[in-house]
Amino acid sequence: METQDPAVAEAVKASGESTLEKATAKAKETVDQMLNVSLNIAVTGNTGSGKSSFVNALREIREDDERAAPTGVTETTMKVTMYEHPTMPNVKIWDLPGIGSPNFKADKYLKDVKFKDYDFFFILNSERFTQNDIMLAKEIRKQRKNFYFVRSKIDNDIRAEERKKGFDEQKVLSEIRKDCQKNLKDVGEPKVFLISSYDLEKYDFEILQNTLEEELPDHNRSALLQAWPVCSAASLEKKIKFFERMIWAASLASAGIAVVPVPGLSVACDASIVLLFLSRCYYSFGLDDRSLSRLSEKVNKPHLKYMAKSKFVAAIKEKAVTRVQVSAALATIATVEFLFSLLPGVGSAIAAGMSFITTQYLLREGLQDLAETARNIRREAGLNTA
Ligand SMILES: Nc1nc2c(ncn2[C@@H]2O[C@H](COP(=O)(O)OP(=O)(O)OP(=O)(O)O)[C@@H](O)[C@H]2O)c(=O)[nH]1
Ligand SMILES: [Mg+2]
Repeated sequence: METQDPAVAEAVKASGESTLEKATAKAKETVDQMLNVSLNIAVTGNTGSGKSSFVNALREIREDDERAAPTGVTETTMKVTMYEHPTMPNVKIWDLPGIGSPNFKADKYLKDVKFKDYDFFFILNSERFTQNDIMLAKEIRKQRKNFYFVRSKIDNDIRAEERKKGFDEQKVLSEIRKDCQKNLKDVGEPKVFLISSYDLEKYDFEILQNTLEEELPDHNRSALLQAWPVCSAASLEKKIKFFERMIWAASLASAGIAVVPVPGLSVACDASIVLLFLSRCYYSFGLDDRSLSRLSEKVNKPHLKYMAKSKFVAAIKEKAVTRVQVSAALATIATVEFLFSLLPGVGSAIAAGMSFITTQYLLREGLQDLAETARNIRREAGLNTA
């Protein structure tokens, strides 16, 4: 097929392929992977180390939410429990009981945990890491999986030290880090990430994200970028860039200019790609009601809840979908026509044709609108901005 349209030619170039047919096939594959990629994260560590709280933090779910992992001061996690990410069902976080808990003896534990099922492990401890943690790390390494040591409840340590004279937060953190690392000599002094599940904007949560991004394979990285909580201005910008990099693929895949059936792909409906793409941006940037009310409570600014008011946010809010399986039914042409009608200069008549250029325009404008809203909300919340 000849490509006269310079915008189409540009998208073909972005795909790295030589023809429109090949580029479209690659676009469909790329979008399918982006929407369906799965990620299995294991969270383990001693009893009471803060595993379940960390699972909730990663899912941005409050402890009083009915979907939350139960937390508490007595032993609460007795068996392996899976928690779905609230907006990306293919991202699963597994709450594993600690190796040292009386209910789980080490030898049995190592037999029961199917290491292969998980993409990587977080090993949590709220004190020094123990022999059990080290044994676990060695076992994980044997299975050629990555593990990350997380020293949890750092806010508690800081609060306790704050009362002392000459308190210096960086110094305290560096001492804790050194102490943990000294403890982990047997596994080669790996990095230890200091974290408070109650405040992901602080301490090492962002560094943990960066480290994971560097070390994970491409497909896991894509899931991580979408699912990881926004924990800083930089982490929001990274998400925005990620979606920007995907626009060529989403436009080519959804515009349907070269219909090349790709066997086995679950994303089939053009309209559903547009809606799913923008829904992903919406959830990933934290613009949904649940995220906004959490944020507004955290910074004690009730009006934040009502800030996500742009036309796109309002439109997506009504139509947002999280599951690929149900999207085809929900993403009717009418929905997408409605989204197109939000664009200046694009009537629903043009939308019905869904040319490549209008689809790309819709995705770009939609993404920019959602991104700008998310930046404004951070600014208004008094959080750091880019
Ligand atoms: N201050 C503070 N407290 C935390 C943090 N994480 C967990 N906690 C508290 O520590 C206690 C234990 O947390 P859980 O998340 O239930 O720990 P767990 O590892 O899942 O415990 P088990 O399931 O019993 O093994 C709870 O009272 C939590 O509220 C944190 O980052 N900061
Ligand atoms: Mg627990």
